Amino acid sequence: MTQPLVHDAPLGDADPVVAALIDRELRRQQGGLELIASENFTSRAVLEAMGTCLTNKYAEGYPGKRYYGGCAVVDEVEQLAIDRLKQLYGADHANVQPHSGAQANFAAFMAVIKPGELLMGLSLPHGGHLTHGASVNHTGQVWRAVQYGVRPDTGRIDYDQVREMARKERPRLIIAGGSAYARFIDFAAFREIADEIEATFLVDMAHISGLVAGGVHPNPLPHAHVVTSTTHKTLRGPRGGIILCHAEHAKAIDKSVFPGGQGGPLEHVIAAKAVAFGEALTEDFRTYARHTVENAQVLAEALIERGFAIVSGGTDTHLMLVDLRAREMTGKEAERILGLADITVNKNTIPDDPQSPFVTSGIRIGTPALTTRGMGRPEMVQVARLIDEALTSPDDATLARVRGDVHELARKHPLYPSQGVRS
Ligand code: DSN
Repeated sequence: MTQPLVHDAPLGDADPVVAALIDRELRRQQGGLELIASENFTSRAVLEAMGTCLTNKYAEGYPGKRYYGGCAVVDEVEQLAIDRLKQLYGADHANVQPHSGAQANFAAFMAVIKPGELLMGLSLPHGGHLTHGASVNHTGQVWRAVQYGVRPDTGRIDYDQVREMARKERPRLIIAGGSAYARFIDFAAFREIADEIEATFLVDMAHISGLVAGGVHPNPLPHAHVVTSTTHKTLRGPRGGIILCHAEHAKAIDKSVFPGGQGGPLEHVIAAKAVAFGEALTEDFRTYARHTVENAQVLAEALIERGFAIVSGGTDTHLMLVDLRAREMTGKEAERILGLADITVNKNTIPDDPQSPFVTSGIRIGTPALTTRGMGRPEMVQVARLIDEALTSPDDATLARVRGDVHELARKHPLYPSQGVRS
């Protein structure tokens, strides 16, 4: 019996409904200004690697030790990803199988502390992450959690508070890293505190991993026992997770990812990770990382000049947290208004936010995606103006004018031009 033709037909013919939705999303990405700090645009090569027959292959296990036949090629794919990743960060050991950052964190925590033990992470409303022990997340339920914060006067981590809390609570795991923290983290200080109480020190570098790879952010590897990350933020790879560690933790980490927490790895995504790691090893990527941080600093300065308050007064990284309280506007409202002008940001709690997490008093802004499109200093100054104008006078006429400028800026910096441009 022959296969129905649809099996080998292009998506547009086989399922025009899904194809049209994907096309609409492509046009949205091409036409607007993407300022969500955790998003980026992968290369076409990364996209292509993901959309391949590797998705068909089961490969439970690790290269050379699989539970299925036919793994010779995916073994090479996964080993290449591992080797490139180890080279990128100078790591002894790398696991490229976690499906996401949350899965990477859960697997890493399970490898180093027992359920019921105490962990300590940066609190979510102070710029931490849900998976660092927030009560609504499994990490705050399987383990007991205490959370440190940032100083109200500086918006920066208070290392004295971290030390004091660590001495008092004696967590078995200390986590550094977050999703809305704009300043360098002193990894050496954290390690010293962890050593003092014989705790494991883990860095979740999801937000900054591309900056570390590009040499513009200190590398946590020399200090942390274990490092986790996503691959799709500043690192500009496919959506996914990774774990890096020193040799002493390698076996426990691998066992915790598989068979502990996951089944078959996503080899098509791992191939795309390999492509992204290859890209991140280039001089071009170092330039990209430098420009991403410079752009964030220019944008923060330009917003400050326009009267916006930035938590901690600026940024060392790719992101900034805008405190909107002086503007008497919530994060939710600002996100909505900017969305009407095709500028995409996310509402975000600021430290000690008087508003709920669904409303918030801030927005988080990041430059990884616009920098990928080749935007630089002049464009950042323009973006600050557009944000200011939209939020200051959110009437129909102003928003239409801002939207027009947004589209023009986007047209001048085309995204995936080989796929046609938004008309
Ligand atoms: N949701 C991601 C972010 O936006 O930072 C973190 O997981």
